[in-house]
Amino acid sequence: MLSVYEHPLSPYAQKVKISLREKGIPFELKYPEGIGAGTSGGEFASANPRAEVPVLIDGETRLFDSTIILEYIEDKWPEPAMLPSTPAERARVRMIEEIMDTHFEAITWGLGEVGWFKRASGELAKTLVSNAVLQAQGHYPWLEEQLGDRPWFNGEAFGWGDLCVAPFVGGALPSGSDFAPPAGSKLAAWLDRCFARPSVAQTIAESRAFNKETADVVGLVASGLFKREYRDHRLEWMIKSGGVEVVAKGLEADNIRFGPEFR
Ligand SMILES: N[C@@H](CCC(=O)N[C@@H](CS)C(=O)NCC(=O)O)C(=O)O
Repeated sequence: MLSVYEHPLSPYAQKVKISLREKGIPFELKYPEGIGAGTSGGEFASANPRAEVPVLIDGETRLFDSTIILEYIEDKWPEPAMLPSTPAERARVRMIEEIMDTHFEAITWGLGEVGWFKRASGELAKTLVSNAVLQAQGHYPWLEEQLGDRPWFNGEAFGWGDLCVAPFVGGALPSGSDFAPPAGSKLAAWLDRCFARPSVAQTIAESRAFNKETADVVGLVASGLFKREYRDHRLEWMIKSGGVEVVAKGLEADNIRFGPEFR
């Protein structure tokens, strides 16, 4: 049986879960100890030098990175195909994936830093959240343009283009109605269609069932026991959205970290 190391809130892990569910491939979910805190070990950390979810274990094959895992799943279990059939269409949905993975994700991650990890309060929190609203709403016309008159981002059938958007837009919705795609838009109708699919519905339900209050993350962050990873687009987001002092304070308190060193 395949194992998927995940965190239910990780949109990257959600991409993989939706693909496996669409293809009807059974898998077991594993939750890596220390994920988010920077203290993971064992099979998970040895499979991924970055100690990030998702990780897929298929016998001797151990893979990290959602895109690489999706490619592997598509190669090994081609039916039903998640990728469109022509090179140009495949490239088109991969570009949508790239934007969601490296641009949109920073917004939902940043909202977590404010709302869940309480890195900012008062005016600073307001600035960060209002910038996040503008940024999310700024993506929606672009996404709507990508969708065009297609029923799915992927084309005539649900696929890669859709499972690479739904976790990210879906992940923004719990932060408030300001993050919803405009009412009556093609994007809003697409999201409803997506959420009606069992693969997406189950994956989103798992993320909503995750109780953020179980661990005292704010206390753990304050005591330096829980270090959030500011790798890549997330660091950029915090700085460009007005939170350079969040980064400075986190560095001073030693409760943020960057990608791990290879030693
Ligand atoms: N490019 C990677 C990104 C994976 C990633 O950033 N995962 C985050 C969760 S959303 C993670 O596991 N971070 C490790 C940590 O915060 O400790 C992918 O597509 O899988």
